[in-house]
Parts: sequence; C-alpha cells; structure tokens
Amino acid sequence: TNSKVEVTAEILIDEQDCSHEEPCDSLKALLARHMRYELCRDDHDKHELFNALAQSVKEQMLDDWRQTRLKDNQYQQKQVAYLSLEFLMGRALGNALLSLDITEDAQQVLTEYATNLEHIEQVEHDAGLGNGGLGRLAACFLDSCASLDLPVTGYGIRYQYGMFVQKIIDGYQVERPDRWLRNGNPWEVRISNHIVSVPFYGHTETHSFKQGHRHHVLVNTQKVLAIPYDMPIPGYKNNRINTLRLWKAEANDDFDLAEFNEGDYAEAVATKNLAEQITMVLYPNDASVNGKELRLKQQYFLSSASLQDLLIRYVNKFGEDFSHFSELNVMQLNDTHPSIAVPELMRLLLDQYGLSWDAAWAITNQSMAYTNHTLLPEALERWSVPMMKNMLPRIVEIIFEINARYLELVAHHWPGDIQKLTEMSIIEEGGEQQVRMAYLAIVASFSVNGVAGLHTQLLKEGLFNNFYQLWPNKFNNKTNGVTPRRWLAFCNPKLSSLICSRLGNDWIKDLSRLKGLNDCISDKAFVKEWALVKFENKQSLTQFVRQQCGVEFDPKMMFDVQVKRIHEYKRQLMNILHVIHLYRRILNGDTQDMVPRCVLIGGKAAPGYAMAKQIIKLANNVAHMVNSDPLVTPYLRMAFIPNYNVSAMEEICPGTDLSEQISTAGKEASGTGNMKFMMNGALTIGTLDGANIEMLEEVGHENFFLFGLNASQVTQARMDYQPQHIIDHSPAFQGVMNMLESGHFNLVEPGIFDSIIASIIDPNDQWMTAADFDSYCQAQALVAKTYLDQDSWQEMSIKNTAASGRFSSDNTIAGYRDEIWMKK
Ligand code: GL9
Repeated sequence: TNSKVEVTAEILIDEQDCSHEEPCDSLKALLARHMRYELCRDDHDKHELFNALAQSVKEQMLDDWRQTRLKDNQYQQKQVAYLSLEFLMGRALGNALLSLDITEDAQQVLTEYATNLEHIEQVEHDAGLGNGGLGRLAACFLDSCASLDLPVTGYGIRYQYGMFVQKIIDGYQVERPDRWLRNGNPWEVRISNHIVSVPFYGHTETHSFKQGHRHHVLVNTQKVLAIPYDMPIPGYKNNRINTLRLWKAEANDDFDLAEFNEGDYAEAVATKNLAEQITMVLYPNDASVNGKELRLKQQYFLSSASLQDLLIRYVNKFGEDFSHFSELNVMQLNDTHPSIAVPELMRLLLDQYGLSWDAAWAITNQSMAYTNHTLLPEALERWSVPMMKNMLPRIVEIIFEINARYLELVAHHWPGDIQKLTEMSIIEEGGEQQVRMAYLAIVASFSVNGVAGLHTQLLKEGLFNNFYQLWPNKFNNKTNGVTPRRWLAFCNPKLSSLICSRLGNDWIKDLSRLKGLNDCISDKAFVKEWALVKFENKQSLTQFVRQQCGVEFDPKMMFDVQVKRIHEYKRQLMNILHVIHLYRRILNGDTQDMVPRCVLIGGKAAPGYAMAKQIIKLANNVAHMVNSDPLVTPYLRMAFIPNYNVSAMEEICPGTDLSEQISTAGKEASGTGNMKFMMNGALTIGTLDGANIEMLEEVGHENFFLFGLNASQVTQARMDYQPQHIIDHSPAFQGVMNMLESGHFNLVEPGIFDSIIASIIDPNDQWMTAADFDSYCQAQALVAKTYLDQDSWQEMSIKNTAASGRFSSDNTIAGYRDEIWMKK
C-alpha cells in the first residue's frame, strides 16, 4: 500500500502544465496540478495518485455537470427522483473514463508516473452502499438514465460504512467494517447551500382557522441537518452529467443544548453524535426487514430531505403554485424503504405550504410510483405504530387519515365485506398496530411495478391481488436490466473489442445490435477468437481466485459459478450437494464422461442469518476436502471467494462458462447477475424463475439448461412434500446425504451441519431442494456432455451474448420513461 510513484522532474515544472499543445484543462495538466499543489510533497503513493486522477476526471465533468443542472432547472421536461436506501455503485473511475471517452488519455498520462491505469483502478475502494441486486439495479439505472439523456436524480444516504467486508476465517464468515471513506472520496462534492433540516419527535399542535380549516404545527422537535454530497453520473458519450445526491446527517447547532447547563457544555456537544449516527451504517439485510428504530430514522431522513430538496427547487422556479408539480415531477420508490415519503410529501404540502388535503393528495397520488422487488413475506416492511407515533407523530396522523379515506373506497367497492377492510387496511390490527408500508405505497402511487414478468404476474395473482382488483391499471411490469457499459464494454475489454471488430461499437448504446453476432457463427475464425477470449478471461479469473483464496483453478477446466447473496431460496446448498455428488463419483472411480470443472461460489450472508452462515461454512469445508485430494483435483476443484462485491463480479463474469441461477421457482423476483453472465457469453443452468424465463425465451431452449419445477408446480408439490421419500428413491441423492451425515466434511467439528441436513429432509422445507435435486443433476450431466463438444458450446455461448440485448437497463429505463414517468 505504500508503493511509491516516481514523479519525473518535468511534471513539476509550471510551464509544462499549460501550453499550446497542453491546455490547462487537459487531464495531464489537471493531474499535474493536483499532484503538485494538493499533496505538498513529491513522493506519492498510489492512493494519492488515484485521488488526484479521480479529482482531475471529476473536474473534466464540471462544465457539463453545471450545464446539465442549468438545463434541468428550466423544467422543460418532467424531472425524476429515484429514491433509494441503496446505491451499489462499485468503483467509478473506469466507468467515468469510458463514458467520457478518455480511457486512452488516462493510460497515456499515467505512463509519466511510471504506473498503469489497471494498477491505479484497483486502488479505488468500492462504493458498497447497497446489499445486492436491489442496490446494484439502482446503480445500473442511474447509468442508463444519464445515457438516455433523462433528467433523473438519484437520492440516497451517504453511509459512512457501506456493506460489511467479509472475511473467511476457518471457513466461517466474519464481518469487518467497510471504511470506504477513509482515504477521502474524490468524486463527491459537499453542497453547503442546499442543506435542509429534518424534524424528529415532538408533537403536533392544531390551530383552528375559519370554517373548520385546521392548521397543524409540529413543535418541540429535534432537528437533524441533512447535508447533500453530490456524485456525478456521466452519460455515455453524450455530455449529460446527472447527479446522485447522498445525504449525510449532522447535528443542528441548537441540538438539545438548551437542556444542558454551562458546566455540561462538552457533554452537550458530544451528544451531537447521536444525530450523526443516522447515516453511519448500511443495514446489511438482504430481502428481509430490519425493524430497528434507527432504520426507520434513516428512511425518514432520506425521504424528508429529498422531498424538501425537490420542493425548494420547484418553488424557486414556480413559486408556491403547485398546480404543475405533478406534471413536472415524479418520484420512483425503490421498494418500500423510502415509502414514508408518501405521508412526508403530504405533511410538507399541508403544513409547510398550506395546501388542502384534496390538493395535496392529488399531487402525491400523481407523482409517486412504487417498485416491488420481492414476494418473500419476511421482506414486507411493517412499522410499529407506537414507535412511529413517538418518532414521527404528525406522519402517523397523516397515515391514519389516508387510511380512513381509502377504506371508504374499499367499502364502496366491496359493500358489506368487513373482512376486506381488515385485510386491506394500511394499519394491521391484532396485537400492536403496524403500518403495512407496501399497502401505503400502493394506495398512494399511480404505478406499481414488479421486476420481471413472472414476478409481476405473481404480485397481481397473489400478494397484491386485492389491490389489483381495485386498481388494475396501476399494475405494470418492468423487467430488470443491467448496464452494458460496465457489464460488458468496461469489464470485458477483450470480448468488447472482438465484438467491435465485427459489429462496430453501436451496440454499447443499443444492445439489441448484439443480435448481429448470430451472423458471425458460421465464421470459423470468429468462433475461434471467441473461444480464445474466454480462455484468456479464465486465465485472469484463475489469478484472481488464487489471490483471493489461494485455490488453484485450471483454465482448461469448465468454470461453474454461483455468486450472489447467500439465501436458502437461492439454493447454494443444492449446488454444494451437486459438488458432493461429483466428488463421490470421482472417489468411486466413476469418471466416465465427466468434464473437469472448477466450482466457484461467493456471497455474503446477512450477519443474523444463521442458516446462510452455515451454508458458507459447508461450502468452505467441501472445497477443502475436494481440493486436498490429488485424485479428485484433476476432475473437480472448488473455491469460496471471500467478500463478493461489484469489483469482484467485474473479474468473475468475463471468465465464467456456466452461470448458476437455481432458485426455487417463484422466489427470485428477477435476478440481475443472471443477465451479466449471459452478456459475457456464459451458458445458464437455471429454473423457470424471475428473469430466467425471459432469458430462456430470448435464447431458446436449445441454448439454456433448464431443470426443476415451475412456480405453480412448486405450489402444488408443497401440499404433499416428502423429501425423505424422494431421497429414498434416488441412489445418487442417498449417497450424498449419507456422506454428509457421516461427518465426512466436519470430522473435527461434529454436528455443525445438523441443521442443514435437517432442513433438506424437512417436509416444510419451503425451498424444496430435494424436489429439484435429481433434475438438477441431470441438467448438470447435460452441461458436461455439451461442454465436451467445444464447437457447439462456443456456438451456444455466442448465441447467449447475441440474445442478451433485451437485458440492457437502457431497455428497462426506456420502459419506465414511456410507461411510467412520461406517460400522458
Ligand atoms: C431483489 C430480488 O431478490 C432480486 O431478484 C431482484 O433482481 C432485485 C432487483 O430487482 O431485487 N429484492 C431484494 O430485496 N433484493 C434483491 O436483490 N435484495 C437486496 O438486494 C436488498
């Protein structure tokens, strides 16, 4: 980390910075200035060089950033606010260089500092302000919005600690804090003149005015300052620079000071830290809720600060005439996490700007849109009414008023149906009252969307069916996508240049052009080059795996990869059981038709999710047994990659042959890793779940390894599920279970996998591993057989990339634009 970068004497000479050949705002001149004036010394390490380069790149965006803002402040088009508790941005340098088309420039400039771009890019710390798919989707969307020249602002939280760093110690996950801001963040700009104040606690006072018109004021609140930190979001070669505005909490100057006497001055100042805790850390829960008070504070803090920001901006242009607000603003809620924005917008319009209920409601209802990201019941947010009443008293009053008015509509639609009223109420009764945040979001939004065809269909038929009956037109589907800039052009330069050599580079903006690759399949030389690129990417991945976990892969073997959050429904366990199955076959000498494979698994478990953590331990133990037997390693190797994150995926997906998308049908709302692998020429083994279904539709059955029950079969099979019976009728499965039960993988830690074993044979196992295991193994056998014929494998690989165009997030965002945001 303290490797020095040599700075040649010439760079330090002033006249060299600016000249006819070298304008003052060139990357070279900007970088030289940063190196000289900011660092005050002439020996620099790579962190400083990275910071100086990133600042220089940011400075190259400033003019366009200002122009974009000035233009958008004219409100010639509707403005979009994408509200999200998570933005999983990853690194920004490589992507910014690509978008600004200055990658070569940067490479050239860095040669003068005796280093190279690849080396400096590695220095950047991932911005891990998200858990997984939902947060990364927000990041891909920002890239696509800017690239499609749309006026979209991302609003989020500037967590001081992002997603935890995962260490693997003795096979177990250990969480470490992610100090991503320790070396500063060169991309952000603190905007001191857009600070707003967010009120917590206190109580409402009601003043009556003429004819029943009442006015509410919140008094005795504790105010927390929200400081905006802006990050530039460059569009791809189009001069638009959008903004990701991340809020940091800071204490207000008069925070509680009155309560303290002079003698307690120091203590009073120290308590200011309480306010700053709000934006301290990202909650690491994936597809499950965290009911902590601090989490609700984060949600309200983000929602209030962002709405105040939007309203101030609007008022600056139009004054307090809100009649055009909803024509000119739309807020997209990324799951229910920011859905407290609904009553907060009402509060601001009613109490701050004095609108009537009906006027405020019309505005709210015409400007909010909600995206649902999961059907899992454990992810449905509910907040305790007493807790909310204490923290956000006025908000609770407003929620109850919204509910009362909406329930009249329900009563009208289903006359006399008391059951419907309880079922559909925003307030859940029985025990402590709870606010059902998804219902609040649906009631207040003009659009409700799911994230893949099957997911939206299941929302309409199941979870939200009552609402679908009431408001069929609110519901729509927007199948997820991923940005082809980061997930192909940037992360896979070799494949990109091969594609460009045949198709030109229009595909980077219009991914449907990849279809043109189908015409190249008959070209033997092209197919050979395609295979070579994959092989070289596998060599790089081999190095990465060696560095990260000390396991030796062999690029001549098949690379079989499953990376994603660890969750039972994603069935990493089934993957491990298949590895055990192969391991047993090898030990038994049954290696006929076996294709040598390297199995890679990676992902983080929520710190409180015991079963997920055991699955990580099992993966590590199985990997250890497999890799330490020299009779096995010619056929099978396995690694668990620690700390899977955005940057790791950039290394992994280009070198993957086989992508594992094996969730229990009906459980994975969409998946997005599946699309990244497909774009990079991996073949998929998968169930009929989430966006897999649409991938299969695009690429055709003959180019996809499908197995297992579909969603309705899963529902059926749940009624009479006897996993032990299934195992008893499958010799292969029996063998695997016997080996697991024998303690072969935990000789020195007896019993540690008992609950995993119990879960597989549990008739109530929701994820139905046993139901799909044999079908999965058969599909894996077909994978092996296909891989043996490399010509047809490569052809299938090309067809997969060619068919991946639909899964560009540009496509998804065009849908949001035309059917939600700008819909007339
Ligand atoms: C998720 C779904 O589980 C994924 O299937 C989906 O692709 C993404 C994006 O729509 O959303 N929903 C969800 O809660 N998570 C998802 O990944 N988990 C988190 O990342 C918090």
